[in-house]
Amino acid sequence: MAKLMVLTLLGLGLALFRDHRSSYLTRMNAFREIKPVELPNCKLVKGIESGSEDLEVLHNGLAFISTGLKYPGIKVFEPDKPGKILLMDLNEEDPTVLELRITGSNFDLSSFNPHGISTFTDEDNTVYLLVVSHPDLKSTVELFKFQEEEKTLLHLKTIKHKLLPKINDIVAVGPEHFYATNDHYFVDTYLTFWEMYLGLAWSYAVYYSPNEVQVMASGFDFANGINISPDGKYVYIAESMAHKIHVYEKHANWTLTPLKSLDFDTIVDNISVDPVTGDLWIGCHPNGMKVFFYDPENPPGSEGEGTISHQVVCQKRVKEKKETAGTTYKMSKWSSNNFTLFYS
Ligand SMILES: *[C@@H]1O[C@H](CO)[C@@H](O)[C@H](O)[C@H]1NC(C)=O
Ligand SMILES: *[C@@H]1O[C@H](CO)[C@@H](O)[C@H](O)[C@H]1NC(C)=O
Ligand SMILES: *[C@@H]1O[C@H](CO)[C@@H](O)[C@H](O)[C@H]1NC(C)=O
Ligand SMILES: [Ca+2]
Ligand SMILES: [Ca+2]
Repeated sequence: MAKLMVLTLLGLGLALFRDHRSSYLTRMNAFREIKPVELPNCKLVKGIESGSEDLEVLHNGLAFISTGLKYPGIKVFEPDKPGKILLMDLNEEDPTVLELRITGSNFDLSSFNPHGISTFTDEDNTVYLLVVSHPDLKSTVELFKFQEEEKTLLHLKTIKHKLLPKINDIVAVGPEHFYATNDHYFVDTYLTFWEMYLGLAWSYAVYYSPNEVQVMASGFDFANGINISPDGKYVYIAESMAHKIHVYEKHANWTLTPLKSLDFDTIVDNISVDPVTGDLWIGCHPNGMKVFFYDPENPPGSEGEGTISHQVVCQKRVKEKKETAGTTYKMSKWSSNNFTLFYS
């Protein structure tokens, strides 16, 4: 009898496992194949050999690029080197990247592991760069002051909080104020795998300020990129494994009310917002299996969903192919990771 019970349980377990497996593959978009497209204004940018996770362009055309992320399960190109923040001046004819030197006595450069980034410009034009980092796979937000003359980042502060256990991306709304996504509930790599595999959707977004920290949205199947509309009225969150972009209304007390969700046939990651039109540009992974099980012979590819008109927030949805705007830069070696910077 006991044996029968064990067998039954085993059978149930297996059936559940199979069920989860098929939903896992769908959520990973494992069956999606893409054909490479020729991009008209594509240029190779040297010096970003280990790929990049996020970038942010200032109004004056200076772009910050986060590079060298070490994230469990994702191919690392330079395992022995710490991450970097690169600067690129898009006003130049043929822009190159320059590594920003980090200054400040309390910062451990060797464990710098930059992920999502965001900037905040003060009334006196001080530019703050906020960087999600994972020293020893923990999560911190590192606050820097950008010193344009010296081309350095002065480290001001490390922010940690129990509601920020596994941050992916942030959007700054003040020098020390931001919304952040936690891409998983668990921190432990083994538990996050099961959380993702079983599709628990326990990931959430938080508002952080020095005197108030609060969960503002939850129940995501891998909350990833986050950004805000130029007028500050709407917050956008990319839910990677559900292939959705969520639009929220932001209130004066920083709470978020869901307005609508848009579906895609791709794994949505970081979101950039055109400062003039408010259009969203979304960095996407067409097939998640290729990202998590990297094969140089069959690289993951990437695609951009752009533009989704700002009017999306009202009622209309416009999706166009990406070729139309900006210059597309290709990152060296990581031939699959084309990215578009737009600045005009
Ligand atoms: C990236 O750009 C290169 C060069 O234009 C192109 O050959 C390649 O197919 C592109 N890759 C993807 C995934 O779009
Ligand atoms: C997201 O970041 C990646 C890496 O820097 C970049 O290739 C891509 O263009 C970015 N996409 C958007 C929409 O910001
Ligand atoms: C925040 O503001 C919104 C809109 O004014 C309101 O509905 C909500 O109750 C407020 N929440 C809190 C916690 O004060
Ligand atoms: Ca960002
Ligand atoms: Ca991300």
